[in-house]
Formats: sequence, C-alpha cells, structure tokens
Amino acid sequence: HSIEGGLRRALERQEFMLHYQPKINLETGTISGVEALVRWQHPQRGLILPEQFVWIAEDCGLIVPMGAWVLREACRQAQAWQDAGLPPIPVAVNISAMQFRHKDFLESLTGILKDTGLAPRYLELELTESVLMHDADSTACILKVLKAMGVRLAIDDFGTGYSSLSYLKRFPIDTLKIDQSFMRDITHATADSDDAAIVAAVVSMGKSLNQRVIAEGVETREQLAFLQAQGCGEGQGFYFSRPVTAEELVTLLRTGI
Ligand code: G
Ligand code: G
Ligand code: MN
Ligand code: NA
Repeated sequence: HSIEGGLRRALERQEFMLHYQPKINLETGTISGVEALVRWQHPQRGLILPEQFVWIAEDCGLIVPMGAWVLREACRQAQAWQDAGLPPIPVAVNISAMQFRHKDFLESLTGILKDTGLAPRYLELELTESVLMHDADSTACILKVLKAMGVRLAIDDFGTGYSSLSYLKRFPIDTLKIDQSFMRDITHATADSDDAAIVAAVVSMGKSLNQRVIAEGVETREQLAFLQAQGCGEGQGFYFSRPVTAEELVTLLRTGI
C-alpha cells in the first residue's frame, strides 16, 4: 500500500498535526474542554482529514505509534496552555480499538502523562461502543486501571453501537457523547421526533447514572435551544466552532465563543 508507506514517513517527518474542537458548557456558554482531531499535512496534497487515513493506519497497525503521538501531542499542548495561564480544560483524545487493546497502552499512557506533566484529570479518552463491547471483561479491567489513574472516560458516537445498558453501569464511564446523527432532526418534530425522544432519554439517563452528557454535531440555534430545554450539559459542533488550530483555540479561550 503506497499510502501506508506515506503514513510511515509522515510519522517520522512529523507531518501530523492536531486541531482542537471546543466543547461548550450549555449553561454558562464557556469552553468546558476540547477534542483533539488529527490531520495530515501532506507536503504535496495539503491538509488531509482523518477519514481518509485513520482506517488505513488501523489496517496496517500504524495506528499504535500514530495514536501514541496524538496522545503525547494533545497532553503536551494541554499542559502548555495551562503553563500559559489559560483556564485549565480537559483535552479529549480518540482511541482506536487496536491502540486500546495493545499490551503497552497503559504503560505508554503513564509515560506520556509523566513526561508532559499533565494531571490525568485533564485527559479524557473517547472510546466507541464497539471498542468497549469487544471483550467486555478485558475492557472492564483496562477501564478500571485508567479510572484509578484519574483519566476521564467517554463513550463516543453514543447510540450508534451495541452497548448494553448493564455495561454502562459496570464500566466507570464519565461522559456520554450523543452521536451527531441524532442531532439532525431533533428540531423537526414532524420529520423525526424519535431523535428528539432519544436525545431526551440519553440526557435523562446520564443524570440518573451521574454521567456528563455532551451532544455532538450541534449546528443550529434551534438544536441548542432544544438541548438546553432538555438540560443537556454540554455541546460540540459547528454552531459553536469548527476544529481549529492550537493557536486559534488560545484566542477562543481568551475572548470566548
Ligand atoms: O477530524 P474529523 O473531524 O474529520 O474526524 C473524523 C473521524 O476521525 C472521527 O470519527 C474521529 O473520531 C476520527 N479521528 C480524528 N482524530 C483521531 C485520532 O487521533 N485517532 C483516532 N483513532 N481517530 C481519530
Ligand atoms: O467521531 P468523532 O465524534 O470523534 O468525530 C468528530 C467528527 O465530527 C469530526 O469529523 C468533526 O469535524 C465532525 N464534526 C464536529 N462538529 C460537527 C458538526 O457540527 N456537524 C458535522 N456535520 N460534523 C461535525
Ligand atoms: Mn470523538
Ligand atoms: Na463522535
């Protein structure tokens, strides 16, 4: 695979970079965290988005060193923002199945937190339901260690996979990220009121289970109003901000959104 060779070289030549998308506290309107999203700055082809290369990296195993780079860079940046006197906010990192299951994952993560000096509570790992539900017993063990370290745990794209509600209780999950596919029609009651009911139910479940709930893919004022009416704690999406560079995020943190 030629892209595979390109990815390998990209890692050596440090062609990857992270963009950061703010998460917003829907009560206060302030930035409550950011999600780190990897990009490939290709010397010829320009900026390449992850949907074009992350699955290839997963296929060939390169996601393990690439994911470690992403974790290290996100932690380094979060600590640098704190050192610059900005209000401390957690940075969230997407973790692939192969990375999560790798025998060195916990050790690698421990080293990264130690090297960067980032307090574990400022790191959140975003795991999809398929990552979690595959081999639930070993998942529970890994999550328990992560939880004991003080790292925050989120279920990404919540509602699209096959997670059983009993595991939601068994796993030490801090945050549910409602998948953006549920956001599209929540304000068109006639088109698909099911989505509105699902979002309302997840928000309510999060409250009962003491989990933070964040709505992904918020694009309109109407969606925001609906989420606020439901008491959804946080939101993320183009309505607030696209993923931005580390530099642009500093401006957003200083001036607000
Ligand atoms: O960045 P974008 O907004 O286009 O993200 C597209 C997809 O790529 C999302 O599903 C996101 O979870 C995934 N993704 C982005 N960055 C990373 C990363 O660093 N690691 C992994 N495993 N997936 C990522
Ligand atoms: O799968 P994951 O949630 O990790 O990836 C987030 C993806 O969603 C990224 O590709 C990001 O660019 C995209 N995204 C973020 N906000 C919005 C939004 O408001 N609308 C849409 N359509 N995509 C969004
Ligand atoms: Mn995510
Ligand atoms: Na998501």
